[in-house]
Amino acid sequence: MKNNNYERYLVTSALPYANGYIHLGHCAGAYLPADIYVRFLRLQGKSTIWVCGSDEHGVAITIAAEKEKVSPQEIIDKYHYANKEAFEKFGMTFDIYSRTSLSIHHQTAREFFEDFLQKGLLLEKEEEQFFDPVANMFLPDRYVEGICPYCGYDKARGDQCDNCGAYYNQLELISPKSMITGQKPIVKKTTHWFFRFDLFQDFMEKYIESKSTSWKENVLQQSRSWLKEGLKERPITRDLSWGIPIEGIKGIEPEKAKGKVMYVWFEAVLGYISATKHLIIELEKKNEQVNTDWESWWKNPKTHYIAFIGKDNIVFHTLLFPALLYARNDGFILPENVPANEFLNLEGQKFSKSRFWTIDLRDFIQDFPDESSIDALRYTLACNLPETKDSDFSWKDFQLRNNSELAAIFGNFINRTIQFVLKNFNGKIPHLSENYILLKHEWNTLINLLLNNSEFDYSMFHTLKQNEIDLAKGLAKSFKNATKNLEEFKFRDAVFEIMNSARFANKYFNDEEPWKTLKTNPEVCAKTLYICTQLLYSFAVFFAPVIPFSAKKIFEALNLEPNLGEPNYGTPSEDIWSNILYFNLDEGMPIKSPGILFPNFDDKVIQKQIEKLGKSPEQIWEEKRKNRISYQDFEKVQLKVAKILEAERVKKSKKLIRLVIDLGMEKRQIVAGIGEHYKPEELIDKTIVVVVNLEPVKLMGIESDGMLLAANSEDGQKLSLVTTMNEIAPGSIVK
Ligand code: B3M
Ligand code: ZN
Repeated sequence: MKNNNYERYLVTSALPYANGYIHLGHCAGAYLPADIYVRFLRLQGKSTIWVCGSDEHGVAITIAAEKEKVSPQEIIDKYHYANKEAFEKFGMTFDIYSRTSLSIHHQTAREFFEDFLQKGLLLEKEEEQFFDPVANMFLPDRYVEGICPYCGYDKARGDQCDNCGAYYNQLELISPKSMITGQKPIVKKTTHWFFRFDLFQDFMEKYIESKSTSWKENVLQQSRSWLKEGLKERPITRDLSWGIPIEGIKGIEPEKAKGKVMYVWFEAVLGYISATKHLIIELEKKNEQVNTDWESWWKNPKTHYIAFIGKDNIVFHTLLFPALLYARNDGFILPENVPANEFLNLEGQKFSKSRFWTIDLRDFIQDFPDESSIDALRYTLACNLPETKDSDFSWKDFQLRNNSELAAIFGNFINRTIQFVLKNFNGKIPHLSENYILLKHEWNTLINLLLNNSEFDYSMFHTLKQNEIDLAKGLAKSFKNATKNLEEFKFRDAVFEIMNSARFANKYFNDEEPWKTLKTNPEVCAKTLYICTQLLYSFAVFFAPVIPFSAKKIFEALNLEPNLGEPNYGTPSEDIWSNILYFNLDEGMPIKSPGILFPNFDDKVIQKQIEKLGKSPEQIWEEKRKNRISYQDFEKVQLKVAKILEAERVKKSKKLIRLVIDLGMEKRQIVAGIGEHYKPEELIDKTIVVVVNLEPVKLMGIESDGMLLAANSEDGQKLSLVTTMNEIAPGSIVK
């Protein structure tokens, strides 16, 4: 083992089955919270790795393959790469996104199996199992469905009930039915290997109780109720062709091993270890001087191991996996916390692929490709994480969070500060006058006192006035609360606190009224903006775990190297998190505009998404076809080429630009809502396409006689004027 002497954080997220696309419910369950958490750790300079990957075995995969009529290999390739890519675009900073079909994983799982066999922890037993005589095969897990023996749910699966979470032997299912032929299965004998889970009852009880104050209630409850039932021997092999074969493992007769693979849950949890090994191999490929190995993570008492999962995976991570690790008796550490989330609903209903009641991450990214939209999604989900109970995602909430929080609070502060500095301070962080020579020192002292909860007398400060004191108090409170919440996996509360800091900053800006002091008291104005620009840096770091893409833009606006808590493969680094409220930036430092961080989402864009829910792609296509019109209808619209002669902004409007256009035989005035996308100067002389036979209308009191054509992206954030490809005279007819 290398370099073992410092604390470290090993973070894992449930390995998604590579049998379908990741949807927003998954994101809110085990991925976004983990990403926020690891970025937070890395920003504190803590040695951290986050491993994940595709779960590529088991019946989930073979059933998907049968459905799509392709091989399991094709299924896992398709979904592994699609999900990996979608996660990347969503800003998930895994140190590695591995796969359980890799040989490194097969080896790891076989090593565990063999070790358990040698230790006498596996029992070879003949047991009865459902067999489909028509399909001529045993029916593992999801190949059989029936009524749950515990709650009566009628679509219970062979190994687990999705309704009540019970986990049982398939023979207990009431009215079983083969999923392949729909037949009632017969019961037939087959040999399997059983893990002696029962031997670990005492140990597991102590382990779970040792977590009684630190783990979430739902996680403790499920684990305790399992322990109450008593841990039983569990079969860890299946009659299947797809999976990790047990053939060739020392101690197993080849004849008996034929056609048997490991139970997917037995090996999938070991995938976290294999993924770590995979990470080290990748690092070694890149750079021979790797200062870490997989054992420094998994067999190190200084490792804090945190396993992020959804609620349907609880006992596998709180009982099964820890039992496997402990049973090796080889120094493996166990999870320190398993912050499992409940489920996210969509517009008040469960996510359902078959009812098309879902939003796949990749579809979202396709419709909303801008990084600002990805951040808006991260923020909305973070505000609604199902941490203590099921929660909901709705498109209206998404719109509201973007428009009235990210744009109106956070974006507004960033924008007004930068615009003010660009316009009035030559784009540089203002210089402080003589009177404020102590300001930085006093501020940093004040922050220090507040963060340490020290008693002090405000009269000790001479340059800081009430507004600054209020601001510092607000920021210190947000920062302390957010940090504590993040440490305790309360991400919703943390995000609320983080956004609060921007509220305090806006209040400060308003109370200081720099637009007035600019003329009446320039020294004070410079101080105000000096402070606000310092906060740009604070916010770049403070918001980075939640909205990293926007945080990056702020770093760039400050001409600083971004630090967003990206992977560094466990290398401990400087703690920049703890210092964010101290003033760091030098007077006179140039800054630039990051552009609009969060453009608003129009009702139309949101409405379109709502209408898609519950409809198949074919249905959506069909509806588009239905809206077709006849050529005669089309002919009614008269389109002509026009050249822009004049362009100016309409006063008091962000969006409207007044244009005078040349239509050959005539000139006209039109008013177009393109002001957020074009500057008037760049429009002059462009040849555009205009609808000429519309009735004139008045926009903000100005007559508009015609309408220009422009293309708008799905998310409404991009706009492009339709122009002509070759030179052609104004007035030419477009058809
Ligand atoms: N693939 C189940 C799931 O996606 C499973 C998690 C494995 S974690 C080792 O819900
Ligand atoms: Zn049930």
